Amino acid sequence: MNLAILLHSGAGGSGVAATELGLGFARAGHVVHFVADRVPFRLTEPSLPNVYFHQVEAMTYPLFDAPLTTLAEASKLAEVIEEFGIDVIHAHYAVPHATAAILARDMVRAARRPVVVTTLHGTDVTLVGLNRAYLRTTQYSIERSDAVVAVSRYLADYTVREMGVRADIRVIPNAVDPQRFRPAPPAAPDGSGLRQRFAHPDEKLLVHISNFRPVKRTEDVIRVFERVAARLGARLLMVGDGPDRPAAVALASELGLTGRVSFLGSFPRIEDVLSVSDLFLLPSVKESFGLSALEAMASGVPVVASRIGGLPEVVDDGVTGLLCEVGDVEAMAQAAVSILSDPATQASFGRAARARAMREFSEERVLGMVAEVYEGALGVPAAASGR
Ligand code: GMT
Repeated sequence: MNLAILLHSGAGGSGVAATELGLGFARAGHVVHFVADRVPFRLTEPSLPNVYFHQVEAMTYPLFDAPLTTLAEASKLAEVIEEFGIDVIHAHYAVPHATAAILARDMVRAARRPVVVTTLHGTDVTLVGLNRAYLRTTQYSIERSDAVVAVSRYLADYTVREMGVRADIRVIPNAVDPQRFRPAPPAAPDGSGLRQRFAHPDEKLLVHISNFRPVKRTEDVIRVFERVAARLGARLLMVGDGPDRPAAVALASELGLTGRVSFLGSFPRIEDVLSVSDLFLLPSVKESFGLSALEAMASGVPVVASRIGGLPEVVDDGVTGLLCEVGDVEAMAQAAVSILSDPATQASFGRAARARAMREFSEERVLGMVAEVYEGALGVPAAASGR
């Protein structure tokens, strides 16, 4: 099968999930074409011969306020379809990627048009889609897709209920690579390991990973940590970058936590950090899935998070982590302390987290579900169709 993937190239969850999925299909022998404005953040795998990257280049012109990137994306995709005979376009995020996919599908001069599969990730519906400026285009882009997927039951129901979209939306969760995200082997006795760089042996290491946007409530992470650090020896790693990072840095300093909180910025090898951490914090106000929480679970790290959106479908409350109300930093701190203050409790949460990640969200299981969607949209089994 020839697959074209449209995605955001930055460090956000939808781009990461799209890249991992595409690489999974490539490893299974399909030909995968990534189409984006830059090489996707997670496209770090050394050259698989059946993986292509096609760069979208939008022109600037004094008459335009901003480059017309969506139209450039549709044009580039049409070229890719005509040159490579694409069977399936998988658009990750409704506007602009499903929109560009539909435009390309409908305008190509090819004997056989590809099908468009759209995966909804969250903010494409809950923030962008519901904004009146994009509502009708988002509805159209979803309804004109040949198949639609949402990453959680919550998001599928929300899309139908809040956007009035008429589409049969299949729920397929994000996947995690259990080889890449796994618990670390025991610490090096000479103290040279990664964990020792960040925490003393008798301290707990908490971590938060995000794009530091307002939905992540990164200041709550600092406030939760302040309360945890008052009750037990602990350090906090803040990984990622975004608009709310300066406020989080300022709050850590104001609360006298500067030496205990490290802001590591954005880097791709988060698996190394997760594997040596004791607890993951995700106090978001919106989260249709929470891919970073799943990656923590696969690393054997319990999660303390908000009870919102799709997070209860990822974190098994009381088993692989603890969920609290949005903004209740005291309850989140109490939850973190209850896990971290007893080694047996922490170990049993960690084991259950890893087991659930491998059972419910394995790449193999998720790839199979996506392949079924492709086959349904194509109207024939992909493997048997000779496509
Ligand atoms: O909001 C973000 O952090 C980025 C956004 C994206 O599109 O990259 O994340 C959304 O998609 C992820 C992958 O499916 C989900 O894990 C996140 O929960 C979702 N974010 C929100 O719903 C806020």
